[in-house]
Amino acid sequence: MNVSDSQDTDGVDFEPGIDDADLTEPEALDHRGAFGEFGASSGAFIDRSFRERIVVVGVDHPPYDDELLNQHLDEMERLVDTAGADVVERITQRRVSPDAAMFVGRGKAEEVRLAAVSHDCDTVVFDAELTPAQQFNLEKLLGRTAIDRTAVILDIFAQNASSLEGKAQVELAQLKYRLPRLRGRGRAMSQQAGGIGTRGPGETQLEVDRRRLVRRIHKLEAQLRDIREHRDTQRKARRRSSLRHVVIVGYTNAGKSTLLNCLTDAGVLVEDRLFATLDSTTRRLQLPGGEAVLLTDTVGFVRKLPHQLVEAFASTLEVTLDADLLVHVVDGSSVDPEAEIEAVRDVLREIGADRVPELLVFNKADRAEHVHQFAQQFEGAVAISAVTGDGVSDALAVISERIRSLLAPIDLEIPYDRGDVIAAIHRSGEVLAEVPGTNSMRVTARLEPAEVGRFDEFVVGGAA
Ligand SMILES: Nc1nc2c(ncn2[C@@H]2O[C@H](COP(=O)(O)OP(=O)(O)OP(=O)(O)O)[C@@H](O)[C@H]2O)c(=O)[nH]1
Ligand SMILES: [Mg+2]
Repeated sequence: MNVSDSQDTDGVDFEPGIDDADLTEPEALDHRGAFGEFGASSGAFIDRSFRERIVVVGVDHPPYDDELLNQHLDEMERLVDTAGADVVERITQRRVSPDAAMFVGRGKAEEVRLAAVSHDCDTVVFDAELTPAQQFNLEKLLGRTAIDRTAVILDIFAQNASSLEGKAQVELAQLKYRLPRLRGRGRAMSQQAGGIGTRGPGETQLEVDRRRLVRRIHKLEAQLRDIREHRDTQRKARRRSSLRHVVIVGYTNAGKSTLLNCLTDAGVLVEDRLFATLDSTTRRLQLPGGEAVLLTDTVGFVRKLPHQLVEAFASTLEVTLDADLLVHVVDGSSVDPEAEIEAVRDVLREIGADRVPELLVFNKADRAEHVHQFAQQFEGAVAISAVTGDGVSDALAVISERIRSLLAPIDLEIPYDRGDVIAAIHRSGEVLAEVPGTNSMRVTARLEPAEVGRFDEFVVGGAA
């Protein structure tokens, strides 16, 4: 693989911030392009009827860090591979800030074009978020599809979605991505036919496309609202069951589904590819301390998860907001586990789940010796291998302990003639100690907040 890296010195750029109205349709493109006709059969950006050849472009902004850039491009390559295509060349550039018109400088864009031609590649992927104008200009210059990180991730999600809700969420995210990128088709015709104040057929078509797309967005949103109402009913039922809820979160491919399977025989799909899980699965888990909890496996996160997806997956991600404890699974054998932890925490912050208590679980300890050592640097973290089962019982004990500590113990004085109350406390909470007094029994117990009120008259204080 060729890796070229150069400082941008050309300084010749397309006019920055080109107005939409100035953009004309790319002419005689052999390739579909991200601005291709709305409603392409699969909705995918990368064609999967064959393995596309792809040139990947990464830009390093100050403070420059080649190693980090390469790590990001390695990840981009995995994403492209998961999306069903092959990377044939990487091109990198250092730039103080992205070029407004083409993201990279004009000279670099020309280099990308030559590379694309020499490899006869189908698509160029930029490891960044491109604006619609940048993307349009690039496609025009390159003469082939130019897409960004978001489009690749959307493609993978689309490929992996299986449930009705998952599919609707992904399609909604795709349409929201496409909406600002719609272009009038047949604009040339409209110019031929047009006079001042007339609306050419090209523009009409654009309006029609836009309306169709907006209508479809509304329909999907309504459909998702219905699914969500149903989910709310389920959630209420779950709350009534008063079981604590533990939710597994983590970077994609960290081993979340493997852990759920290892703990509950859930039989969830485990695959060595990114975003294998899009739908959450919940199972009951009996903890060693005696109590049972609900355990949910969720969609994986990734660095710079497209906001359209976070938005569209809001209802799926809501389970993390409701959780009593997040089990944050980290691939301890990955190149940079800390960056992955941060990426996951970024998404948790975005959805407001950063207040939920978190337990860090460093997985894949069987693959790298340093995983145990690494875990020790994080307070309360554990190291496991979800494949061999090593350390899993310790992790369970910690989960159990963390769940128990969610309920602060309280002290109660129960007269001896109220054996019914003592029995009720045993039924509704966890009794930590019973100390007999002269006229009453002193009971230290952990009770659900909703249960405490029932025993108000016997409460003598919070236990130390
Ligand atoms: N060596 C090793 N491999 C593991 C371990 N846990 C998971 N894997 C492998 O890692 C890959 C991803 O595992 P999954 O359980 O699908 O990961 P996930 O976090 O659910 O991934 P997504 O659903 O794609 O976000 C699979 O190939 C697993 O077999 C482990 O402890 N050790
Ligand atoms: Mg999974």
